[in-house]
Amino acid sequence: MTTYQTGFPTNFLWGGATAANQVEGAYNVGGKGLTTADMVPFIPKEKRGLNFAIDVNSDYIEKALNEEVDDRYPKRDGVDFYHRYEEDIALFAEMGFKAFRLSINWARIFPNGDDAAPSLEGLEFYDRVFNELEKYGIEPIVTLSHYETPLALTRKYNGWYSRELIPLFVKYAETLFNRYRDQVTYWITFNEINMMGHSPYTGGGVLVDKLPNQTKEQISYQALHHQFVASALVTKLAHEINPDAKVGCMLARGQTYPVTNNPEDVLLAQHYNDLNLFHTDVHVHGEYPSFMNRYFAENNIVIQKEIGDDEILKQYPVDYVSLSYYMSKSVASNSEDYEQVSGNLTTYAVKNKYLDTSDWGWQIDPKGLRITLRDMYNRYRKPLFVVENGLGAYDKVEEDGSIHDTYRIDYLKKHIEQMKEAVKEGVDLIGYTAWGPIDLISMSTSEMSKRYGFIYVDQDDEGNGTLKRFKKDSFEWYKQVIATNGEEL
Ligand code: BGP
Repeated sequence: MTTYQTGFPTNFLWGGATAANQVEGAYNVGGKGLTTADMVPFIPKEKRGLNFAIDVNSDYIEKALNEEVDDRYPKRDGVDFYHRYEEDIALFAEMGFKAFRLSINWARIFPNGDDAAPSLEGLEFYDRVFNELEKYGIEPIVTLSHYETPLALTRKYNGWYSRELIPLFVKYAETLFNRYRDQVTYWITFNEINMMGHSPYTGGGVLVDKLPNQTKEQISYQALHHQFVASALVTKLAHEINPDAKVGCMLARGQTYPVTNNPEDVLLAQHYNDLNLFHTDVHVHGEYPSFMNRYFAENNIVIQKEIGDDEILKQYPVDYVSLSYYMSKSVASNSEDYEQVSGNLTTYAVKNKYLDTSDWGWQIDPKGLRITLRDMYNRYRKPLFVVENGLGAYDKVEEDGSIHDTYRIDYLKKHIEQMKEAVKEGVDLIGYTAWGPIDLISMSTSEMSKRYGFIYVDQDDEGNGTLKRFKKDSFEWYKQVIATNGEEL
């Protein structure tokens, strides 16, 4: 009889994922330099709409550097993981985490990004974190760059638009690979590398306003090329330093559906899926796919490459492919005939009447995760890792301190169910780290009230609160999921 994988593999990496700039705080402690994330102010919803607060330009930075200005910059304070990591990791361990995804803040290690030597104080903070994880047998999954470009590199070189960042990033990675060779096996080079196309500042510390003669697309594809080359070079290096190291790329994957079976809609959906998946195509296949070459030519995008870049991309592909997955989107070639969705970055995106929507306009689609995993596995035949997924929601604290987040349990349960189906269908899935296991500052809106956690943090959008941690109902639920390896959901 033919056999198949009937559930999650026994060594499946269950856990949670965070980013330094959204949890650590202590932005000017321990010799850390400023980063691009430290410059993003909190803007109330009435003034910004549901999602992305702003695309930062040079004026914002000058304003943020002027200490007289009375704005709040929530990513400077995070949720104080810097001082509370022991308590937080103990709670992760209590849930039975097998893995914890975190990012290292480049500016804690090289405060200006191009310093001659790394900061010992910065390294010692991560030594303590890794030792703590080791104490509980939790596998660290480490992102080298998660929206935390040292600000000095933005000001001096205009971030990843400049090739100068490649050797600086390689040096930063080399420092970490050597120091944590025995403690870290799983690395991720760039978080959601496709963010560059939406917000070059967030994805690569690039100020578009400094390059008035170029289109945003031209700028972002050039910066992206530099990240691709850097990613390949550090993949090579990681394997040289530790042959057992596993290096992954990371994509914000949103499955795109055609709104109807009109071939025009189907082609448009394929186009958007390809524009998204081309990033992982480059990481896995080591070359730009031919459909992108046509796209570049037709859109007057010229990527400056150096001799040897193509060979570097070809020779050092990634070991695994990681992704974040929150929602799907639907596109219509005649988009004006359909209701638009907020929170989508594509002009053609329209509402999918079969799906519910989160309070931030994100269309909730568990089956879309299964579709995505099957598609990506068919395309790449590399291990896949869901390193972000979750529901940003408003939570209510009851008088006795309990938080009944049934909506979050429901969201996660349905996504895990579909992941399991994908595993049964043969997808080689190695782990799942839910986004924001502890409440943290929102990436897109810098809100605190957009919560993802199993652990509640007492802090509001204005930064008021005790920072005390409380378990939500989802805490015990996720503990059970992990204990039964996803059998009891
Ligand atoms: C991803 C980012 C995370 C993150 C998450 C949720 O795009 O990698 O950093 O925060 O999305 O987004 P948000 O915080 O905007 O709700």
